[in-house]
Amino acid sequence: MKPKILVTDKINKVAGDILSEVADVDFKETLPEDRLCEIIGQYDALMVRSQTKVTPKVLECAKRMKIIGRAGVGVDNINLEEATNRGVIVVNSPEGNTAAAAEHTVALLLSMARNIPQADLSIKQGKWERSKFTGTEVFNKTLGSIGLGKIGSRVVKAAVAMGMKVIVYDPYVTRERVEELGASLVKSLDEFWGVCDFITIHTPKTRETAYLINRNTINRMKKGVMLVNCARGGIVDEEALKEGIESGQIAAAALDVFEKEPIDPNNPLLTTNGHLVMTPHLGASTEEAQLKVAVDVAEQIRDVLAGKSAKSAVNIPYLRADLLEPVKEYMNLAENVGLLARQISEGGIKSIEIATRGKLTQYDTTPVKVAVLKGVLSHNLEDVNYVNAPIIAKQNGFEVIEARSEQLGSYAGSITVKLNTDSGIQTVSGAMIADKTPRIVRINEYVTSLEIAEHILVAPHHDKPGMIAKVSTILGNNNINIRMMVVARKEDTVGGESTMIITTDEHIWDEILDEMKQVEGIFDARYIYLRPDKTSLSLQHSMV
Ligand code: 9EZ
Repeated sequence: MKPKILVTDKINKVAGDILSEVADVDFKETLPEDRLCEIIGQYDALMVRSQTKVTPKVLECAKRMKIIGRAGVGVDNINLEEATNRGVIVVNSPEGNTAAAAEHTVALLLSMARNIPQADLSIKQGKWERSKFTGTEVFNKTLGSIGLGKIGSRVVKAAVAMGMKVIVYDPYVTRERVEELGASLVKSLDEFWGVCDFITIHTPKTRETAYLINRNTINRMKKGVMLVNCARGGIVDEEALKEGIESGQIAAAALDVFEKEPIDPNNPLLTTNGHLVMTPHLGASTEEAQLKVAVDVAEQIRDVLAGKSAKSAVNIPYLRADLLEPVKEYMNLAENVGLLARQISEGGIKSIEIATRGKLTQYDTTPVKVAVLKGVLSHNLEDVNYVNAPIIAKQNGFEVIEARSEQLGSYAGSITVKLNTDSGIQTVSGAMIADKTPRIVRINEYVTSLEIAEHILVAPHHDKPGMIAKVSTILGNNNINIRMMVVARKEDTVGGESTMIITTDEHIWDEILDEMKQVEGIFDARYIYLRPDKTSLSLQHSMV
């Protein structure tokens, strides 16, 4: 019998042409949970945009479901955990929107610079206000792009073509990549803010980019700067932006994304007095992007139903259960070794070397490798999972080198990651020091024993009495509780360099780190986060 596919949410009809090669296709309007549950049991595949909510209850009713396709990027409307538990593959289209988002950025940039929305409104009121809408040229001006991924790169190319000088801040790309596009790389945001006439953002929202545009950074920008955010809501502090525009520090801003969407009627930006252009998250809204995502996803559904593999699966347990079983206890450790190595490195990745030792080497260590890649990549990319981590590494040309040594070393099993980036090589090792007791046992030349904690402070300091008290006093004054602490010496002599590694119950904010860096004898203070294995199910959770 031919498989049956349900297509909802006004998806482009070409999806039907592709899917009907292998299945009977039903197009229906968006259905609420109960109505969807009534009919979903007869379908082998489901294709949605963002309106249809694929809840655990829907999945429970979907007894024959094999694959769900999301025609777009984000999969927030699909309960991935439940889908994974039920063996349902979820696929999406991570690249279908790239051109649309880049073009919308350029459209916002120019309409902001030339007051197009304001002038349009004015002329439609029968006015002819020419001097009021005198604009600003982008030619010969400096555009700063924060982030240089697929979308950022296209925007940079367009800006260079318009005669802009372009600088890029992105701690995760190589200088060659930036220069290839005709732009130049700045190595710190300190060198960035003050030189840009225009700023555009092209990063995911991560711990590092949330509220990156805030009162402090706005004040460091050139007076009269113009800002575009067509990336993610929450990267710009909207209250601070309102103040910046009203004070004249920011001459104009253009936004496609907001902290809360759909926009809150009380959003401060709706009553901002000054130049501000806004669109309701239209970045991906073009006919072509909607067509491309529909084709991308329909092709994957067709292929999977025909027994082939999907190119953009978000959740398949890539790792065969039989391969995973013997190395399961090392998966979270491996991810954290990778995540830590990435956080202490800078610049574009050249290679990732993964060495396993001891008992681990008796098994196929592919899952361990994939976990390391997930850890390394997930610090600065969105939606990295066990399925796409190896693919992303490959697409970016990161060389992945595996090595193994059956020699036991000091531990039953250990994992060492050597991350080679623009800034040099960082080496981190993790080991199972006893049953269910994973530890980070080495960070570069420091031999240590660090628990996998959510919040970690790393403070290299002059090895002399009294230093620990100074650091712990600052933590105490800020009401931060210490869970565990280790002090690791670089060389085994007094008077050299030593490092305090402190795990805490809370995030350590930049202001606290800055206070520590002021202390005589403290060379640096850095915050690092890891992802401890919270429940025995965590492997399944982190699968998605
Ligand atoms: C990080 C970033 C920007 C940034 C740039 C990119 C993922 N990611 N994160 C810290 N591509 C500014 C500050």
